[in-house]
Amino acid sequence: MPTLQESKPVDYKAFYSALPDRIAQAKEALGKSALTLAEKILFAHTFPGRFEADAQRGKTILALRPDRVAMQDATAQMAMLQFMQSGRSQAAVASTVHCDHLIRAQSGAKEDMERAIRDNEEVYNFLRTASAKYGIGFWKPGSGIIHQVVLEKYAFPGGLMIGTDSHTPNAGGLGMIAIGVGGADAAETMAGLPWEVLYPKLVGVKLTGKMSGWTASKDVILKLLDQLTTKGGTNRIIEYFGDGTASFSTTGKGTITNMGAELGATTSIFPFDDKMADYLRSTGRPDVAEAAMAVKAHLQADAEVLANPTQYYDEVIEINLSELEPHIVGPHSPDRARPISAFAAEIEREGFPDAPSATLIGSCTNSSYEDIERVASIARAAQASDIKAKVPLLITPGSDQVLKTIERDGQLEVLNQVGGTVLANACGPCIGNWDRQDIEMGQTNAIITSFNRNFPKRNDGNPETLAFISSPEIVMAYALAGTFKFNPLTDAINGVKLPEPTAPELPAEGFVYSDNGYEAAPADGSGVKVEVKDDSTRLKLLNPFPAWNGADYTGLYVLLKTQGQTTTDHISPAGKDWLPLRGHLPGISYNMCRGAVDADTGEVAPGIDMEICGRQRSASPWALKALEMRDGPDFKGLVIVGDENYGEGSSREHAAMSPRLLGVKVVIARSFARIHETNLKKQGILPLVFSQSGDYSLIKKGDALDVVDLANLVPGKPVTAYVVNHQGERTELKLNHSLTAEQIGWFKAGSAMNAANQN
Ligand code: MIC
Ligand code: SF4
Repeated sequence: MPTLQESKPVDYKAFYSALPDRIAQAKEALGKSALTLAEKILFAHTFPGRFEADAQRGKTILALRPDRVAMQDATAQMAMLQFMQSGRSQAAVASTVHCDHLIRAQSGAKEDMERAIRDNEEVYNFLRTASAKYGIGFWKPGSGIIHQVVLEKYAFPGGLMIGTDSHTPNAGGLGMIAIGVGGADAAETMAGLPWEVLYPKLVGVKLTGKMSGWTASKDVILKLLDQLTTKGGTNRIIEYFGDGTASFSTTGKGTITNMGAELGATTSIFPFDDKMADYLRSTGRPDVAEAAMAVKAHLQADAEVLANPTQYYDEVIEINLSELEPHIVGPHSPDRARPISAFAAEIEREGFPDAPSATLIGSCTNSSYEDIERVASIARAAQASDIKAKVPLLITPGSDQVLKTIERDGQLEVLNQVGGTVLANACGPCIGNWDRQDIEMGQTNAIITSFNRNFPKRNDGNPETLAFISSPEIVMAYALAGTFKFNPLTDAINGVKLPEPTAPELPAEGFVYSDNGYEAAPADGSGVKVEVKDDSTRLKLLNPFPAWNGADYTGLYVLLKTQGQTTTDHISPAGKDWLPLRGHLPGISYNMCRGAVDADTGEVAPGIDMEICGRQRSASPWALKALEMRDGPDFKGLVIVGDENYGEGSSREHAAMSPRLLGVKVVIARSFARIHETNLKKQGILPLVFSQSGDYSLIKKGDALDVVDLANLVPGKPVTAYVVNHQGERTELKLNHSLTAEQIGWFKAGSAMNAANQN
């Protein structure tokens, strides 16, 4: 298999030969004789001169140097625009851009691709030329979903990567610490600055037994979501260990680590094993496989850890794979779980639609060769008995390499024969880029997908679509049965029992190599011109946000108090209306909090139709009110109040940049999701947490807020604020924050990028 020409190759040989020494030095400095795998990798990547010898989990900020940065097109635009503000001529770290999010699923792979290239030409050109200029590898639309391409081409055991997408931990399936971040983090890392992260607590998940039948790797993570909920992984690394880890292929492990993002985990990781070496070989990286094999013991937790896990992990959970049943989660949240045997009864009890209106297989979570073959193995049996999909069945392969291989090996054909439609290798319906014609807006219906997210409106923009998630094989079974009253483990269709899915983990004849759509950057990109037109409706160069003026905040206006789940999809919705504006901050900011539930009314406020960046869009009333106030006299600033786990979900930093642009200075919540909290800090907004969760009820939309003694803002010391309500009553609030001294510097400078440019 040919080798990919990297713009800035990682020297794997040097990396692996230095690893044992780096780990030994870390152990000595930390005074520990044994380390977990996550600790080994984190401390082997300390930024020079920044080793924290008494690092404490959950407390210390680690300064690290990642080996790689990966960016997808919807977030890369902001990452690149911020990197351009840094004035550097080349990315300091091996970096790539992947065009996957902006392709709209409408009529099948070929037409969808052609349309995407036409519609997004300006953005793709921007990303292509910027990549060429700054030494960044560029993957064109059609090459695949970022996390599958990264797994196939770049992920390596023991490495550290950050990516501007929350499912970056997919590479944990190949033994890498891979963490989702906002674009500002990527921009700073590419500018050569240390990358900082709170040293996470460690959850050890011991897998015992062996999976069989209809149970799939997806069920491990769905089960864990049931146990830990979408908050349970916050500031934690989930490290898998135990004999059961060996039962999963590399891509199967990737499914599990990918969806650790749904737990809110910093990342998830599996120990290096022979299956990973096989995957490296079969994806054309035998040299990486051999070099990693030579240091195998260093790419796992130490024996003492495995013998006494409770002494080394902050929490240990055990899952017996032999007893694990297929699970289904949803609607509306990935932690609303039940085993498949309980599904039909719950459908009935809750009055959910008893048949799916569409079934979808794919997304970065479940689009590997093995996934598609497991699904095809069921389709083959169905085809032989003349059973076809009873509802639309949409399939997205993860990468061009997977697509070409399933074309060669016949899976594509059988999927088409049972009525499937294969979409472009991209995110498509998973990010709401789905031009769904079969259902009216507002019509109640249910879909089942093998994706990872199912927030309201996520896939088709319709709040009345109930989205369930399960493994690809279970989705296939429902496509063929056409009803949720069916359980493939026990029931038959027209007297025919579907066979248990089976598949080789890797194609017997190897993958059909593809680097279709890859462009390496030239050695010298200084002559490349990056174009951003002044009147563009898609891109807008950034202006630095103003620095803090040194005064306390007085009379801030509480613009909105959100109630319940407030994900980044609620704060900065994606979908076909807003995705095109990811490189245009003033334009996309019209969507600010468009999907948030107003605590006053318990409802999502209706949008206002207007022309935004050359097209009719439904603007958010909160954005319009913010704009009116910001541009009016005596503007003091705005506050948003949030509930638990505010900003859960994605890495999109528009959910922090839009509020910043529109004048939000403070966000107060009961708790924050990790990536979003960092994104707020990076953009100069103060994220504050009620010290008493019940104080959430003391503050209301329209109240005024003073935040005092900001000149003495220091790490660990609560902040005092006063809320003045409609009757003029003044109540004191104690608010916690997690800002470090350096992050306070970002606040003062107006943003992390401003602070970096001052140094
Ligand atoms: C998602 O799955 O929500 C996304 C779309 O991939 C986001 C990134 C984005 O909004 O661009 C994520 O997961 O970070
Ligand atoms: Fe794309 Fe969906 Fe994966 Fe996000 S979760 S990267 S939108 S496939």
